[in-house]
Amino acid sequence: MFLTKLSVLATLLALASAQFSPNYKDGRNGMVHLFEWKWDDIAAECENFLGPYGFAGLQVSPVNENAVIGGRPWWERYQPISYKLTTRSGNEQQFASMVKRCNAVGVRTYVDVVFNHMSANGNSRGTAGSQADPGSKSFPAVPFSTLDFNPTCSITNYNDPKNIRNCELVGLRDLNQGNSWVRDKIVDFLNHLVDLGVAGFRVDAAKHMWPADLAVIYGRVKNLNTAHGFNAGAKPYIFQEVIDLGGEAISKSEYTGLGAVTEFRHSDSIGKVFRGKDQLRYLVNWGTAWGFAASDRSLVFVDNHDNQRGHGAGGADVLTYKVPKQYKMASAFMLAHPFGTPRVMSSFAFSDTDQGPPTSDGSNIASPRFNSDMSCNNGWVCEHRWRQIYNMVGFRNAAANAQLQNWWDNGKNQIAFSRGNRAFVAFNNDGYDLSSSLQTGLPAGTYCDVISGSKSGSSCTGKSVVVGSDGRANISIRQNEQDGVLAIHVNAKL
Ligand code: QV4
Ligand code: CA
Repeated sequence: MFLTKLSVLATLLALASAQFSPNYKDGRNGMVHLFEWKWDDIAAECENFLGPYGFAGLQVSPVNENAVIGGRPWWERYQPISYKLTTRSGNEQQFASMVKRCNAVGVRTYVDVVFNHMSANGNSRGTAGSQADPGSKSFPAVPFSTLDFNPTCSITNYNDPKNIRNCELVGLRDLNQGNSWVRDKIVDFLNHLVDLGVAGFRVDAAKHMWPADLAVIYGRVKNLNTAHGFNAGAKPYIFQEVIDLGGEAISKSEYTGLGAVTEFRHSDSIGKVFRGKDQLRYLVNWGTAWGFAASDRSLVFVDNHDNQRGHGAGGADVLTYKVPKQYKMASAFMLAHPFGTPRVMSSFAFSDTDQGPPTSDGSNIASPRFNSDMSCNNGWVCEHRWRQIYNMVGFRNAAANAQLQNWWDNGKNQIAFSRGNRAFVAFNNDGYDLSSSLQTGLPAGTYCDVISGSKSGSSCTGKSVVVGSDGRANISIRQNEQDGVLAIHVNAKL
């Protein structure tokens, strides 16, 4: 009897904690945000690139109908008109097929869900052809009417949780998640996506919703669809957008009991470190000591679609694709370090912060095209196709659950560490060469550096590193090298 109770309790605990797991397939790790990509292009990307290179998941732009806004800025997708699954990225059938094809090659899908609000005043036609009148809070394609929204007021005071949660974020019509009709519509939307095989959600503007309402909504979402290979009883992974850089009226800790949070302090701190505003040696205690949420509650990133272009809070020190050497170093550190659930940003090139994705005709999104070195063109940056980044996803997979060991630093901006006896990485952000004999933790042999090149058959296309029987190797990163990182692992051993 006692044992039965215990096992029931254990099952309940396992279920309750399951929404903190990204539901990755065994042996895979690392998620990429394919910002503004089309569903057909993502399906092909899963089969041709993400699957083969070991990526575990991808975040998509919002999937539901949004307001069509003049000039087609990227941010029109954050102005919902209905929960019909038609956007510039494609329609429901295309989305469903994409999720299926990605799951088939081991890559999970996470949807950016926007349910704090509907479209702002003035935008009336949606990408699925629905009409709405945000001015009178009328969204007939859901349907929502004025009864489903909080009374109009503007968010003006970030010191007041009521103002932040019950008023309108830049005029976006603020849904009342305490209302049972609103809850039903949101739960139906999320459950529909679960049926289609998604593995979880990025909850947009979670800070602007009451945790108690979110608890009810998440609690009503179905378990993941076993027809797509998820374990019975698996819950969607939930990562909530709560910008908490410290000293705010709303703390991320109000949300970490419900799911993970987007850890903006990780983005801020890693930017400062690799911009040279903090020394690399301080990274020795990277993690909660830096004010981050617990590892399994932290979705970590170098930059996101907002802070790479100055939207949202913080941002001054954020690294982006525009600072490639430092960006690759920060990304390599994030992917090498065991802390958190890392997400790689994959951008389109921009000069104007409102500018939407590349198009063929000012409206239809253009597909990425690929160069012979696998990098993208046609307006797409595709950081995830940069060798220094995708090979670090391979490094993370090779490191698996191995602990961080063999930390070394020069007292300034040269550091190195191993992941058990599986992988080893070194960084040089000083204005002089790194050249030292270091303990790699690895078995003796010759390894290919996966930053300057890759392993190709029985040779390395970049640098190679010889590890002796004592685990030591001569590690060299010259100050003027193209990359300030060197990384080796057991799957890149000759
Ligand atoms: C304008 C005026 C307002 C006025 C309003 C009246 O600026 O003062 O009240 O008109 O109608 C766009 C425009 C913005 C415009 C608004 C409404 O940029 O100027 O307001 O539309 O028409 C994205 C963009 C926003 C964009 C929004 C909706 O970043 O610029 O607003 O989409 O299209 C905080 C939040 C955090 C948020 C972050 C940006 O705590 O939750 O700001 N981040 C998420 C998303 C983000 C998205 C939203 C939330 C909203 O990551 O991409 O905002 O869904 O930190
Ligand atoms: Ca709100």
